[in-house]
Amino acid sequence: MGETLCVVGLGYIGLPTAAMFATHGHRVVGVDVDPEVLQRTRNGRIAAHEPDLQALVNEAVRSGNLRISEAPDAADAFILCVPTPQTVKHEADLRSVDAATRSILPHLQPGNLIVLESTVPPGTVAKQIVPLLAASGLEVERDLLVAHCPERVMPGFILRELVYNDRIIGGLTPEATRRATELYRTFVKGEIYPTDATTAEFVKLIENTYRDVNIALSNELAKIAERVGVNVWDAIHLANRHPRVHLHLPGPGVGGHCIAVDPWFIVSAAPQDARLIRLAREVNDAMPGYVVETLRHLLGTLRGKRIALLGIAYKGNIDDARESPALVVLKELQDHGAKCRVHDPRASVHGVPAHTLEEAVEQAHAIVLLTDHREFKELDPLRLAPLVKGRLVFDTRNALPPGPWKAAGFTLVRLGEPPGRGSSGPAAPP
Ligand code: SAJ
Repeated sequence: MGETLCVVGLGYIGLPTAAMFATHGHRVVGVDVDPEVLQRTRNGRIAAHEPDLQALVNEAVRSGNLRISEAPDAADAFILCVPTPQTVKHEADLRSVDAATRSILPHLQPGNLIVLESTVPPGTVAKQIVPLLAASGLEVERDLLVAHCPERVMPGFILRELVYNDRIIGGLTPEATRRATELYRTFVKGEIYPTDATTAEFVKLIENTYRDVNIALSNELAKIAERVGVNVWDAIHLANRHPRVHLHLPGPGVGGHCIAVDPWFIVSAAPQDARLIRLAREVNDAMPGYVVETLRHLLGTLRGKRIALLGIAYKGNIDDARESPALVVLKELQDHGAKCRVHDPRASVHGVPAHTLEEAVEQAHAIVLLTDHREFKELDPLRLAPLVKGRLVFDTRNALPPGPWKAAGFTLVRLGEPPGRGSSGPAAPP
């Protein structure tokens, strides 16, 4: 028997989650504070270019099981999926979590389940959510069931991963864990691992922290490989043949609003101990500067140089440029007097002029690849050669096949590779 649910926050996670519940037997009210989000979702024009999400949302709305609203309503369960960005001091900005929790207070009834999906510092449910819920007049431990169920889905594969990935569900009480598990079991086909709320908060953070530290190690190895005359992409590919080695890949930095952000929540929770985690963040945040310094070295000077930037999205094959390292590279190049043009077939950023590929490379002294979109791997360098001023390509993602680019007269330099030493081609993913 389906439940009535209220999903607060219709962003990257909330909308797919609301639609998934609404197409698996539940009656859902999807709530957001942004009129544009409400309008777009009602009109069936969702923002994220997520495969199959448009169809799922349309099916959910058409069936009458997903209603889009400005305000919460009474429900059996409330699911909070709101953003938790970092502040300038790298602490969690929990204002949206606070506002979302307050918005459901008038609708709470004894027996309700409240699930927080947002990524938060350890202890947030116990120390921040519970006191707020007490303002409803209900006795939290007796009358309400509270749990944390973090998301672990990859943009571009959200619907598939929502269903098939294993999940962690941490309740304030074992009964809350059981109740939340029963609810998510209606669509989750992966394993559901029960724990307590604070452990669940911590697990989410350490998953992304593991990735950030791993990427920082590979970025540091890339710099060292250039010094010692090794191609880091080949070296990582070979090292990962070891059954217990899973090195990530170097790049121009770490973007997105998760891997680049979540580790800071651990640092702010235990600054005196989280030294490696902080250092990894600093290593990754220094990569855009390293890319700019390498370009300055290759060109002799950046002042007055025309540079084509391929990609502004924070990673390949998505349209999201939030916290993208490419934006930092762009700004630092411009600060050094370079004239930059950006071409990205998928992402655009307000305030950054978008150019076609031809416009971007026209008379460029150098091309720098910052995002490994599929389209860039299939570029025909013979088409670009007549357009550029200089035949230098700096590939920060090991995305370009060396053969065709060298045959077209380009000098292909890769991050993590000593100039003049080509690898056998793009390394296999870790
Ligand atoms: N990156 C590297 N080297 C690597 C892997 C990634 O430099 O080997 C860079 C990427 O280019 C990107 C950044 O790190 O700039 C992060 O990319 P990512 O693919 O590791 O992870 P995200 O940012 O896409 O993380 C998403 C998050 N989920 C959502 O945004 C809905 C996160 O909470 C998930 O845990 C993560 O996917 C996941 O993979 O599960």
